[in-house]
Amino acid sequence: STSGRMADSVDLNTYDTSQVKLMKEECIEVDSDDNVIGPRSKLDCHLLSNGPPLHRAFSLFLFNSKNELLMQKRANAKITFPGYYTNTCCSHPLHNATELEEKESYGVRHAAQRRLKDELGVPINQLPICDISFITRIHYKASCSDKWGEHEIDHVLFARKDVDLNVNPNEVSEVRYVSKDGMKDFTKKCENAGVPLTPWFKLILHSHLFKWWDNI
Ligand code: DMA
Ligand code: MN
Repeated sequence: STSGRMADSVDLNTYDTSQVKLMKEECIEVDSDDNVIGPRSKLDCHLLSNGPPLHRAFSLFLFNSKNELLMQKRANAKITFPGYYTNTCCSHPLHNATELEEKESYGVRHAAQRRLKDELGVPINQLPICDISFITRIHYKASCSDKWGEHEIDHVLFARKDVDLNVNPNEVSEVRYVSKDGMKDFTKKCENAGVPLTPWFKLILHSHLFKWWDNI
């Protein structure tokens, strides 16, 4: 089978067991216009040897009432982009009826709420789906090693809410709020410390983030 062939190219036993289990998730393969092609495993979607196939993702930017952006450092257990600093929460809507729903971007907004709970422990009722806004979509491709990478249509989502955090250490090793004026300094400090930023965050940071930040 396709997944069998792909699994041969990488030894999953060398990775964190919780993260390996998540590689069975059914992501949504899409064409370059974001039309659904069908389900595709998270493993298939992130192996460079496999393309990787274009799939649907979201990037949530959560601000507090002081308009500071919540940033997270990805846990070392992550299989893709371990130890990278990035925006609040990123993941994939799953291939099920709820998260495939495209009306009012309901599916990706639901996925963001789900993963904000899983990664950062934010109670579902503290970020209702109606408080999450769709901004735009970005198509990008990037690798993080000779084996793993991303190829996504990334749905950018914004929310502004003060929330309680209970960080899941298997997903996230550090969090911090960064102000608009403090972002340049923050990225410089990361660079000096040898902590990379994810390519999708850099893309958004260097294109529209500050303009959007002025208009939260
Ligand atoms: C995938 O994020 C989505 C983007 C925009 C890169 P991820 O690797 O954090 O997904 P997950 O948290 O599901 O592993
Ligand atoms: Mn992905």
